[in-house]
Amino acid sequence: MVRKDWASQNSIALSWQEPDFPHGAILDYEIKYYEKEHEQLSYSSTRSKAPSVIITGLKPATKYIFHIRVRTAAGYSGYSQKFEFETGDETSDMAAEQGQILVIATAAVGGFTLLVILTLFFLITGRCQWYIKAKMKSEEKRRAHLQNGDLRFPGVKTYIDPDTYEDPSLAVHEFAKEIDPSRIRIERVIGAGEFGEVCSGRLKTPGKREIPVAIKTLKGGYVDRQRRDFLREASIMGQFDHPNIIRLEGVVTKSRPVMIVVEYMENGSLDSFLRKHDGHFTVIQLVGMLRGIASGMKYLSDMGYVHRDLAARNILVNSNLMCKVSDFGLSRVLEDDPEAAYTTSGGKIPIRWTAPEAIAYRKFSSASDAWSYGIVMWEVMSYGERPYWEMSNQDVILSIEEGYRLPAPMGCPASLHQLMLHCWQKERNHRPKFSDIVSFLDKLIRNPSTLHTLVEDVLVMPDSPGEVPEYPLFVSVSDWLDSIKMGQYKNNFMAAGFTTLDMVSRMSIE
Ligand code: ACK
Repeated sequence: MVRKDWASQNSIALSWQEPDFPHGAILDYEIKYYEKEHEQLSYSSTRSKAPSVIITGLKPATKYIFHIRVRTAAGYSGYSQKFEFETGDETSDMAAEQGQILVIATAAVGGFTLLVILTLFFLITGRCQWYIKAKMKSEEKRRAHLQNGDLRFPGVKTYIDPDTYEDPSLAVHEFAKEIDPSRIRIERVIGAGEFGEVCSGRLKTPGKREIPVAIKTLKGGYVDRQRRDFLREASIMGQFDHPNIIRLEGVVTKSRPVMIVVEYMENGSLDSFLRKHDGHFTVIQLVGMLRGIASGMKYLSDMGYVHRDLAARNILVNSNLMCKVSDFGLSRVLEDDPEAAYTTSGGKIPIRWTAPEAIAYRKFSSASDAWSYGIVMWEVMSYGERPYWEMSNQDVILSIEEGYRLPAPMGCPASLHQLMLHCWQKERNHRPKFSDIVSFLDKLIRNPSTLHTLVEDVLVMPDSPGEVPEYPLFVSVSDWLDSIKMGQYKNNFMAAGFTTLDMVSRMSIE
């Protein structure tokens, strides 16, 4: 039974009773909610360790539907029935505030005794809600600022690992629509996946025009585990809704072959696309692609999803050169990736794309995804060159450990190589967040002249002192160091006499 404790214009506080017989200790509760009017469009979810929550960021005077489920070590329970509650309007907030003023005035006039009596009266009649509400409002504000609290990102969904479902087939039906196969027209085979063929085709939706789709099929003769692994990708993809994440249209699970239907990306995988069009794009076009990938990754990291296999081969490109992150499936992705190799710590890892801490002790995080993002930047700027060329995996690991980093590809703007180096910092907390990467790339796109200084130009400077390359994005050395999260080196730069950007740009390798 879920109760509404109070509601303001933008928030609702709920509480509920703990279940009588949970299957094991309760880890937390997941609260899923959406506007009643827009049930089909999107929903949000949040978690709480206690049997209560304050949900913020809601619209005033709007009906919301809530369901709650409990997570124990055994996995998730089913969702509770739906509960409908409405946020308050202006008058409800005013009434609450007027209530406060009235009580304070009465207390002042009547003195302490009256206050005690009133307090008792209010407590007994349960009408102290104005006080609780005011207190919870300030608590709510405090928590809204705490990004890692129960209300991490009001309005942004949190990723739910389908493996935490007792029955993973429940997960797929929760996150993916079942498509009637008669709506799908398969046209041709476009590739081979680990589980079966990948085809292109059309999807008809009643009342809408046909859309081009890619259809991944599960080949016959599969065992249960393969079916589950195949559908895991749909359970993950179905939770995302972002222009730079490949969109799931739905699944076919009730007839054979089992299929996953996704949006069609005319130009296929980014690595082969770039190799096919070597040297064809402007730097701004390449930066636009990188910006799209960073934006998709920002969305994933905000949702708490770690990709683990970010590489150009796992990015798809459409006819407008829009790049979208694809290939979801956690460890299974790595099993399927031909680049993944077994490591001494066990498990398969695509060494060249992976951060050292993830290779050494499987510490995967959004920061290790940022390392991989730096490698994707390098792949893009070199038109699909293989990172570290023909070096062996072992040599790559050793060289990185010794401090070696990929040099800038030919024709690469210095600012982009700086960003790559920034993503490849050994200390993972020093790497940029995806939000930093997006805003850095946005700045470059808005000031294209910042892309004119190539790494080659910076290095040949001592021989050509005539023209001074600059980093016009930054006004001072310390501004520049802060922007690449290397502010801790300000003193070293100053002590070494590099007090202006001009001097930094004249720095030679020696
Ligand atoms: O490089 P490609 O042409 O792009 O070859 C691979 C192949 O299927 C096997 O994965 C292509 N592919 C995968 N998903 C899609 C999609 N959504 N749209 C278009 N092509 C796709 C991929």
